[in-house]
Amino acid sequence: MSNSTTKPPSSPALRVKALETLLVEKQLVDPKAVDELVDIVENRIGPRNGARVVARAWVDEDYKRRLLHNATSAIAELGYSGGQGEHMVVLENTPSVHNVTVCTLCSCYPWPTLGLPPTWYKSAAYRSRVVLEPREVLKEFELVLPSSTEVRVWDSNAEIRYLVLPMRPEGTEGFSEEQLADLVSRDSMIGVGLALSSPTQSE
Ligand SMILES: [Co+2]
Repeated sequence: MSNSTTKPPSSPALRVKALETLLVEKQLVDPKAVDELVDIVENRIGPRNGARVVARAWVDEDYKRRLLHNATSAIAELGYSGGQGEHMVVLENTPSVHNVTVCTLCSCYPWPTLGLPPTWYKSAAYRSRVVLEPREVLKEFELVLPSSTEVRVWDSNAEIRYLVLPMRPEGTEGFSEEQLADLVSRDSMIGVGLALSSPTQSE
């Protein structure tokens, strides 16, 4: 991707919005149906890919090593690649370091692993505040970290897209890889949340 990814994505976004408005006005689509589709891509299909990457890393030490060494190729091993995922870097959370990702310039986001960015990720408030006061912002996501944990904020650039590898929750020793993937929320891979401790616990 070239420069275009570092500029506010005005033109295509505006055209899509204009099309959606027109379709709704002409009563060709139900705005609720559009919201539903966006929700599916944003919250269900998209982040599921990233969740599988994380779950694999939790159960397979060799895979995790490859993922931390060359994320783009390790993620492609599971079949996820393409636009906005050409230069992936995976950041491992540990008890001493918690990673958070942002694009301060616009809304760069790893599409092949996370789908489309949530609205708040694109907001000016998140983009500026998470850099200046990350702990405050994390608190608003109900994530309070011990003061001994260092918070590192990673700003996407024209090429690099980040994926956070959250810590595997305790008490999941007997879980299958698929069950583990159910614990990996989108927010935990952006860094504003932790992996869930049980699949019933919703976001
Ligand atoms: Co950006």
